Amino acid sequence: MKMTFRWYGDTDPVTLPYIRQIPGMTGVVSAIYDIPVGDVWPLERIQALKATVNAHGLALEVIESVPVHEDIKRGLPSRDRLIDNYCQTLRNLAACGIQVVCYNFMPVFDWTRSTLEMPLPDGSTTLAFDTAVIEQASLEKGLTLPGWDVSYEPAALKALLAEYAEVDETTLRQRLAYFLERVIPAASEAGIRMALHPDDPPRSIFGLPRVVKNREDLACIMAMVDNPANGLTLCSGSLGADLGNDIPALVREFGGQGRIHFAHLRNVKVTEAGDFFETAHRSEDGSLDMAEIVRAYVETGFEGYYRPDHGRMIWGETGRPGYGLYDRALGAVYLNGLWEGIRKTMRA
Ligand SMILES: [Mn+2]
Repeated sequence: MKMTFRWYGDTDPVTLPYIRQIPGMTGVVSAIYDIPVGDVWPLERIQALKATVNAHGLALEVIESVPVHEDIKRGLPSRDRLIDNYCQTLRNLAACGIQVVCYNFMPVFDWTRSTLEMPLPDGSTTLAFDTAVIEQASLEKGLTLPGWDVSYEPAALKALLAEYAEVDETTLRQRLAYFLERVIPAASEAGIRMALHPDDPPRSIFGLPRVVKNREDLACIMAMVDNPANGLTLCSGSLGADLGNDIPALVREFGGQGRIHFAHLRNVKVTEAGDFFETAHRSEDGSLDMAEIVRAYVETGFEGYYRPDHGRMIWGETGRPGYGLYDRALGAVYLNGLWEGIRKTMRA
C-alpha cells in the first residue's frame, strides 16, 4: 500500500515540504482546479503539476478528482461530447504516469455538511451533519450550506432540483452505466484505474437520487462494466455514516476482487438518529473499528493507494475545513501504526 495525502495545489496552506515530512508519505493526490468542468485537461498542465510535486520528492499517481459534468448526470445530449473530453483527459493523465482517477457521481452537490466548525469537548472543531438543519435549509430563500457549490444561482439551483425530482435511482443508475460503458474501455486501454467515491452522506438529500451508498449499489456498479479498471475509492467515513454498511466486509468483498484502487480512511461518530460528526481517526473516538478496517486491507493484500481522509482543526490551525495538516498527519501516523502492528502480528 502507498500512503498519500490530499494536496490542493499551490494555494493550499499545507505545503509539499510539510507533507513530505509526515512518516511514510509516498505522494500526494491532487487535481487541476481551474479548468472548467467538462474541458480536456491539457497535457502540459498535468506535466507541470507533476513536475512541481516530484520536485519535492513526492509522487503524483492519483488524481482526486476529475469531476463528471452535470450534463452527464442529467443525461443530456451534450454528454457524448463531454464523455469524449473525459476520455481524452484520461489519456493525457496516463501519458504523465497517473495510475488512478477518483471521481464521484453525486448530482448537484458534492459532500454535504450542516457545519464545518462543530466544537468538540477538547477544543478542536470538526465537520458535522445534522439532519434537522439540512432539512430546514430553505433553498427558496437562497440559504446555503457550507461546502456548497456557490456557482449556482438560487433560481438555477431550484430548477435543477425540480428536474431531479423526476429522476429516480434507476434512471440515474442508467446514466452512470452510460458513462462507464464509454469511459472504462478508454481508461483500461490507457492504463488508468477508475475509482468511484461513494456518496457523502450515503443517503438522499433534498430529494436527489443517490446510487453509490451501500453494498448493493457498489456490486451493481462493479457489474455494469466487468473490468478491473472499473473500481472504487472505498471511503470509510462516507459509507460509515450509515451504520448498516459493514466497512471491513466491504473491503474484503471488493478488495478481494481487486476493485478497490484507492482507500480513504477516516472515522465518524454516528448517532442513533443518523446524524454524524467527524472524529479523530482512532477507533475509540468514533463509530468505526479502524483496526478491523486496516486488517481487512492487510489481509486482502491491498497494494493500492490510501490516504488519511479529513481531519479536525486542532492546535489553532486555520485553513480548508477537513484538510488541515495536523490532524490528518496524526491520522497518517496512527494508520502507519495499525498497519505495522497488524502486518507483524500476521507474520508471527
Ligand atoms: Mn472520502
